[in-house]
Amino acid sequence: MVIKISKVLVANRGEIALRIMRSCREMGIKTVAVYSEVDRTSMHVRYADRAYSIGPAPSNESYLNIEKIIEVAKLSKVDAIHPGYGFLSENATFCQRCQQEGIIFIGPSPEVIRTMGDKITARSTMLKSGVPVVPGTNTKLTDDEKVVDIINKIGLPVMIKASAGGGGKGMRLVEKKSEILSSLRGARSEAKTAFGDDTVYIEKYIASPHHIEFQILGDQYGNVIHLCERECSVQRRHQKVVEETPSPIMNAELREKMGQHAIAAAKAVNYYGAGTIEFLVDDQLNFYFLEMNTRLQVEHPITERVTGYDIVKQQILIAEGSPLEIKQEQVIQFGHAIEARIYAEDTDNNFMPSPGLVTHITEPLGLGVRTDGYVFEGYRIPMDYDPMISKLIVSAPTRNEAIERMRRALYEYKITGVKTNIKFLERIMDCPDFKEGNYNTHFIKNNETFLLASDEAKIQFEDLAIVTAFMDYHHKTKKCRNGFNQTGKPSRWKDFHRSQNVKRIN
Ligand code: MV4
Repeated sequence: MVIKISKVLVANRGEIALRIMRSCREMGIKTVAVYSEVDRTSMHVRYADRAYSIGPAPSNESYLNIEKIIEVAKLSKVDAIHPGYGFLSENATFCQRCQQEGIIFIGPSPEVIRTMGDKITARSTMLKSGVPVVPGTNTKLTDDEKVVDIINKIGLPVMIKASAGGGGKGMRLVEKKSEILSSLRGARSEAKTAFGDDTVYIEKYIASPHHIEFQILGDQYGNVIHLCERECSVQRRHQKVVEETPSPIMNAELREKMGQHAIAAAKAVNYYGAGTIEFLVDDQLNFYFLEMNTRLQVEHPITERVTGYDIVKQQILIAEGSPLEIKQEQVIQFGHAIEARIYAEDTDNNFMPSPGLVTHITEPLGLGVRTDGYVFEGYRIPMDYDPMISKLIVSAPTRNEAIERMRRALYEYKITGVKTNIKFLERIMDCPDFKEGNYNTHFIKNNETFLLASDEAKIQFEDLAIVTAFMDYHHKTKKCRNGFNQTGKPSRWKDFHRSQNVKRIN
């Protein structure tokens, strides 16, 4: 049965809230925003048809507040809730609660979220359905002495991972026999603190893997397709920085094989919605199931660029109960797409978050460029959430041209008031290993010297630099927003020139 969704509550903030609302608008679906106190003037609030305050800045009291969000959903009479990524997107309890209240959760079933959230269950489910998993353990391990025996059998090095973890949290690499017990205890206590569950499992360590994930779409009638892969090996401390598709190491045969396994993985759990199957791929091109993400991912736009499909729209259609309209044979990749994540962070100071007032922002435009952001001039990036400012997505017919386009777009990107990683991203694009497509998950670590080299500060866009300095001055002196002071008058250039001793421009 198909139920038309006519109003959606977006239980998220920032760029992804905006991204979801854009698809809703195109589909003629009304949008309801929720916001915390610090997000009152945020872009997603302005963009939505309606907006409701849900509590103070801390996520626990706002974007993670299930009761409050359900209350707003009922009050505003929405048909569905889109959770975005992070926050409640992989919370089975929230998903179930929506169902109980007769609200459509735009995502998979609570059972699947639960299965995939428990990494041991996910592994054993994949093993049973013939999807290759990293050699390791598939049951809950309680006796530490037995774990030592098992590790000795698997052979070092191994990874100890938290079953309730994922994305690198509560993970330990063990290389020496003497380290086994202390690493095991360390991993357990870290997992206990972070997830309230100290269950761990063991995997053989894959030395220099690629992180390659497949985007899948499944409907509520058992049809599953994949939209090819994304290469996500450019990461820093399990935080993705650059993603691209196709993967430089992919070939048609491997794509076909991995794609079929990704589909089998989804079918094994009767998956519906959009999801991602993550694989580790070693230098021999052996691949192993790692985790499944049961949500829309940050890096979904690169897949949209090369396949042409709107993944959020597909999520909504699936949630309405429509059968998948895309057939696997129709899916083609056109050209190459790269995403770079723009963070408000200080790359020269251990990548410390750098929240604060954005005094100027000019985003790149032009052929093959997309930005998914939410920040505007005069916006204060709060310190309470992820410091991602936007995602810059470029596409071009070939990988080399996509890299050139990314460099051009990064050159055009101007942000003042907060520190950003834009220069760092430019150096990634200039890095020989990246340009040659010769990189794995150790790329940033292996190229640290090159990537962190601080070149001479040079002012590009000289006139614009002066204008942005003016905006900076203006905001600092007048404590105002959006280019106007409290009296509504713009600051005077005359005063600015006197204070700055800069060349006058007309
Ligand atoms: C691994 C691995 C090597 N061998 N598992 C890190 C994040 C989490 N999703 C799994 N991770 C890894 N698991 C085995 N058996 C190496 C990593 C890993 C990694 C994976 C993907 C992207 C970046 C990474 C950086 C360091 C380690």
